[in-house]
Amino acid sequence: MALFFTLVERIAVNCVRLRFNAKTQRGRGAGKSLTESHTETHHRKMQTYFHHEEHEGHEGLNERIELNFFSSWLKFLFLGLLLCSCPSEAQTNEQRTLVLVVGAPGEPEYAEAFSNWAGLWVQAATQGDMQVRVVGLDANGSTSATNDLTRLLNLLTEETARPAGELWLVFIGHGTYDGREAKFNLRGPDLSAEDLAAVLKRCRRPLVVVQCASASGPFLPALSAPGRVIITATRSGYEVNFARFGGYLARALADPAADLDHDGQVSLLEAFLMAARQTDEFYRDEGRLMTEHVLLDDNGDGLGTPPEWFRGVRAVKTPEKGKSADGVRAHQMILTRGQSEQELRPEARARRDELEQQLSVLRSKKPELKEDDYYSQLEKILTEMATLYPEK
Ligand SMILES: [Ca+2]
Ligand SMILES: [Ca+2]
Repeated sequence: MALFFTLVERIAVNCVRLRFNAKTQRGRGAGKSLTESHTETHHRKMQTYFHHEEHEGHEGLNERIELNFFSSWLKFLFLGLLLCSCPSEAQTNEQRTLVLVVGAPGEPEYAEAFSNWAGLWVQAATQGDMQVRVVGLDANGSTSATNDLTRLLNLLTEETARPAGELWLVFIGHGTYDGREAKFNLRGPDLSAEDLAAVLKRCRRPLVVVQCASASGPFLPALSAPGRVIITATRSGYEVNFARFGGYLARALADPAADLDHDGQVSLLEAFLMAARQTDEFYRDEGRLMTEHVLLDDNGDGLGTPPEWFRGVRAVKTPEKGKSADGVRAHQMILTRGQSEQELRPEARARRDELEQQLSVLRSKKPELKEDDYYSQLEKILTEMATLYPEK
């Protein structure tokens, strides 16, 4: 009898695998790169999850999943049938917004660079169907009476009053630090980290702040909160030299080479990692001392994770006890979404994001858990995740 059940379990697992393979075969006929079919992307995503586990040296994973898969297979079928009855087209009514703030350039060479970087952001955001609002680039606003601070604060007051849809806030320019207060240089009065924190306080939208200026480090702890992704070009206010990271980041947004997990889209985390590597290479090639060190915070603890903590898209270094590394949320933020991501219903995307967070927590707890518990929880998460992508 035991042999019979083992046989049935194996057949169930093979059915799951065949199902994924069939999807892949169908997906292979479609276009590649950023517009590849959602089925292939979904399959790759699933492959990625399994792949990580297998590469961690857990050869017994497949066998363990097989042990519990028969019951899950029934659940999988049931959920699949439920989902098939839902419309496959995502009803994405959420309005995402990019607020691009270009600071006072000072020298003409910086004006040109900042304008180019801003153009790349606008291009990527427009391609991602985002609403784009720009402060600081209008030529007729370059008079002594220009006050971009008031414009920006009014604009942010409007944007933070909206209830939903991602809000991306990107600063391109120079910064200063006087030992107490970090500021972003605008035409007219400058913007302090505290001013920005105050106006963003009531924001309930998923928020991304990318601060590409020199001396931007103090903006990270000032703005950090749950549900936010904060990137700063420097790790402290004392890195005051012109920061190059912003240029590399703007170029990485639409660069397929930045797509580390090969899911056909470049996440903010992936762009951050590529830009950080290229910034590092610039200083090394020039034989200069590196005067900028980027940080990323996306778990609301006010502590930034440096790029060298990552292998692929996962932070692999263990932080001090009681603290956790960042990166999961930043990998879910995608300026120009691939087809698969676009077709996800907002509720399904929100659930997928939660499950990925759970997966990350589970992996961090792995050393404390019994093997069976770990794999049983892992299977539960992966199985539900597989049901969230629409069938074609
Ligand atoms: Ca990717
Ligand atoms: Ca953090």
